[in-house]
Amino acid sequence: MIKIRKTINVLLINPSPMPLREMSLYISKQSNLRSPDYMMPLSVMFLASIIRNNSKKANKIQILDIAKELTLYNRNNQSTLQSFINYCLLKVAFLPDIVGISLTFSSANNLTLYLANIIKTKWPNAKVIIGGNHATNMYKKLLEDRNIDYVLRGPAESALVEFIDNFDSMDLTSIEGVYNINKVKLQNKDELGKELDINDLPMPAYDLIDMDDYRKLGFASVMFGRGCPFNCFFCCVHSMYGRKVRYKDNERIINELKYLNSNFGFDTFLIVDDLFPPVKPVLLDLVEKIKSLNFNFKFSIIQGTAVSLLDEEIIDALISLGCKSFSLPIETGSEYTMKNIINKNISLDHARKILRILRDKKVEINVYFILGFPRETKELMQETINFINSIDVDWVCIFYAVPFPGSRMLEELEKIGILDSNKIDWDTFRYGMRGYDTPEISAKDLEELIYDTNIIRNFFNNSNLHNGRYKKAIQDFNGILKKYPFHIPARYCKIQALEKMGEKSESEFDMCIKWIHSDKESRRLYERYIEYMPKLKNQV
Ligand code: B12
Ligand code: SF4
Repeated sequence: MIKIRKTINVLLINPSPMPLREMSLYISKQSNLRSPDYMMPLSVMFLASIIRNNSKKANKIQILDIAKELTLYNRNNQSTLQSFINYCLLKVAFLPDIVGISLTFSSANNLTLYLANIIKTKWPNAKVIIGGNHATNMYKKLLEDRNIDYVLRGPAESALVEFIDNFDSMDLTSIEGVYNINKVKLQNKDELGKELDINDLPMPAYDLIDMDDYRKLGFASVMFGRGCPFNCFFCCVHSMYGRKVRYKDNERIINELKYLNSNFGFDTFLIVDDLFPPVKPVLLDLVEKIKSLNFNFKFSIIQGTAVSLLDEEIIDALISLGCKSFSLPIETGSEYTMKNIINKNISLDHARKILRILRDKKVEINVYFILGFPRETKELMQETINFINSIDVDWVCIFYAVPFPGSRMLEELEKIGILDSNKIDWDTFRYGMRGYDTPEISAKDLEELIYDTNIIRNFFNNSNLHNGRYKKAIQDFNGILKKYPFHIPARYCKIQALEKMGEKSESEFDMCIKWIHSDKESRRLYERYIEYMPKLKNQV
C-alpha cells in the first residue's frame, strides 16, 4: 500500500556551470583554473518562494547553492570532487522527499548526473526532479538516467506546486510539463509547464540563502522581465518562454528594489532579463520612478543590452541610472552573417552609431562577438575581425558559436550529420571551447583564430592604449594580471602604457623576464607573440 505523506521536505540545488572534469581538477588544485564566479541562484529562490506561498504540503525547504560553495570551498590537493559534494550535502538539514536540481546550463549536465547518483545513494527514497533550460530541451535523454525520476519542462512555477501537493496520491505525469521515462515512451508531444503571470510571482526567497555570502558580491540579481521576440539562430531562450516578452509593472519593480535596499542594504542591481531594455515609454517611466526614490541605485545589465533597441535617449536614461559600463552583443561584424546566418536584427551602421554615442558619453564599452557558425566561411569570419579592428571600444569578447539544445543551430548541425545531441560531451558546451569540426573550419583552427584575435585586439591593439586613455588601459591589464599573473601580453602592454604616461616600468619589465623564465604558460605566450613585443627580443 502506498503511504501518503502529510508533508514533503524539498531540497533545491543550484549546480555550478563549471564542467565536471574542470571542477574535479579545480577542487584538487591540479590546474591553475581561476576561482569560478557565483551569484544569487534566482531560479531556485523563485521556486522556493512559490512552493512556500502556494503548496499545502511543502514543509521544510532548503536551497543548496553548489556554485557558491565551490567558490568559497577551502580546497587543498587532497580534496576530491566526491569530498566536495559530501561537504555540500552535509549542509542539508533534513531528510528530503524531493531533490530538485536546476539544470539551465548545458555545461552542468554531467555534474547533475553525478549529483543525482550520489543523492540516490544517500537518500534512496527521495525523488530526483530537474528543470531549467537544458533539462527542458534534453529531457528525453536525461530521463534515460535511472537516477532522474522526473523532468519538469518550461516554467515550473505552477507544475511544481501541483507536483508536491499530489506527491503520493496521483500519476504526477498527468500534470502539464511533468515527464518521466514512461511518459516519454507513450507520448510524442512536447508540452511545457504553465506559467504564472509575471506580476504574480512572489519575491525570491532571500531568507533561504546565506545572505552574508551574497552581500560580499556587492550586488543583488533582479529579474524585471522574461522572454524575447527575436529569433537568433544560436539562442534557446524561446524554448522556455516563447517569443512574447512580459515585464513586471514598474510599481512592482520599485517595490522589489526598495525591499532589497531596506532589508539587505543593496544599492547595486544586476538585471538578468533575457531582453533588456523594455520598450522606451516603459523604460523612461521606470527610470523616472527609480530616480524619484533618491536612493542612488546603480544597475548593470550583465548579459548585454539589446543593441537594436538602443538610442541616445535610452542610453542617457540608463546612464542616469548609474550604468557606467555597457555590454553589447553585436555578435558578428558581417552583414551577410547577421542577415543570412544568425538572423539577428542589428544593422552594423546602427551598431557603429551606438558605439560612437557611448564613446562620446565616456562610459565603458564591452562588445561580444561569436565566430564559427555553420555556413560561416573563413572570409565571413574575417569580415567580423575587420569590424572588431575598426571600432573604438574598451574590450572585445569573442566566443565560439555553441549549438545549445533548443537552438536552430543545433538542429542544423544534427541535420548535416556533424552532431548528435544524444552523444554530445556536455563538458565541452560553453562559449570557451569547441569539440567538433565544421566543413568551414576545424575546431583547432577556430580555437587559434579566436585566441589570436582576442590577444591582438585586446592587448597589442588595445583601443585605450592607442587612443591615449592609458589609465583605463592599465586598469584593464591589471584586472587580467590579477587573475592570470603569467599573462605576458598584458604585462608587456602595461609597460607600454606606463612608459607613455612617463612612469617607471623597470620593475614590470623585470617581472616579465622572470615569468618567462619560470612559467611554461608565460614562455608559450612570449614565443607565440614575440613579433608584437620587440622590446623583449634578445632580453630573454
Ligand atoms: C542571467 C543569465 C546569465 C547571467 C547569470 C547566470 C547565473 N549563474 O545565474 C550571466 C551573465 C553570468 C550568464 C552567463 C552565461 N550564460 Co546565461 N543566461 C542568463 C539568462 C538570461 C537568465 C537566467 C535567469 O536567472 N533567469 C531567471 C530565472 C528565475 O528563470 P529560469 O532560470 O528560467 O528558472 C525557471 C525555469 O527554468 C524553471 N527551473 C529552473 N531551475 C529549475 C529546477 C527545478 C527542479 C525545476 C522543477 C524547475 C526549474 O523554473 C524557474 C521558474 O520558472 C538565461 C536565459 C534564460 N531565460 O534562462 C541565460 C542562459 C542560461 N545563459 C546561457 C549561456 C550560454 C551563458 C554563457 C555560457 C554565455 C557566455 N557568454 O559565456 C555564460 C556562462 C555562465 C557561467 N558562469 O558559466 C544560455 C544557456 C544555454 C545552455 N543550454 O547552456 C541561456 C539559456 C541563454 C541563451 N543564450 O540561450 N548568464
Ligand atoms: S540572443 Fe538575445 S536577442 Fe537573440 S533571441 Fe536570444 S534573447 Fe533574443
